[in-house]
Amino acid sequence: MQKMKKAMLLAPAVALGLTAMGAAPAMAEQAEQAETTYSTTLGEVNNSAATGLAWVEVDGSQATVTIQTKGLAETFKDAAYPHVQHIHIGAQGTCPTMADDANGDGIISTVEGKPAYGKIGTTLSVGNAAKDASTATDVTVAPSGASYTYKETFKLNEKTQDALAGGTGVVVVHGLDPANQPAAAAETKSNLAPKLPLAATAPALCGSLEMMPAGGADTGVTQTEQGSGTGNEMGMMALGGGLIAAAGAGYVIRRNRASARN
Ligand SMILES: [Cu+2]
Repeated sequence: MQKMKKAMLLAPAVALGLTAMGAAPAMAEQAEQAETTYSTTLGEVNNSAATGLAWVEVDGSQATVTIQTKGLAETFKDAAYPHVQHIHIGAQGTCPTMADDANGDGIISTVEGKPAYGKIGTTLSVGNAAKDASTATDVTVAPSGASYTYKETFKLNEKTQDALAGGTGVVVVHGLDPANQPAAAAETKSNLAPKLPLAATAPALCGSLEMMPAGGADTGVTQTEQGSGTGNEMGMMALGGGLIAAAGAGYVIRRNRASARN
């Protein structure tokens, strides 16, 4: 049932994308006014024990991306640990599992994750830094620290817009604490940034972006479904609960690890 609903919502967006070149002005206007929100719960990759949430609100070509993280690697060389983060696109739209550890070193590298989440469509850099692949591994424009809230509004490139509409957008946050990883994480250099250890660029959090149920003013649903809340509100509540549960799980894992070391 939910799947059908999603398919029905996706259909117009895909149709608009395909006909954009020759779109009538009225259709183009409609597309610009339609605001679509994609969201995901970020799950740990490489036993990072981190948790997070991501939202991408798309309004025409503008996107506001919000990412909340907890429990990521905190420091790197006595400074706040930079976590490069991207919207990956154009593959299966999924997150990798240990089955994707092609060389069997115990770590899913960024490259090994590519068959699942695809190439970089957008770099979620801070401030006015470029949001394309040119800043993909630029740690100086990445958010940093164990837990952060990232929120930026910028022009979303067309390939990422298309990927979101087509269901292949995946948020990936990179950067592992080598202390939690097999030896190869610290001993091997990253194949993306050769000056950095493998752990610095390997994925730590991942989530497939899903279109949230349409609701609110655009559809008029609120007028006919008073009291039951809009789809967006319900979705946000579900996500909020998910974060609290996920964060709690993270703390338990870390506490267990700490006590295991004692
Ligand atoms: Cu990435």
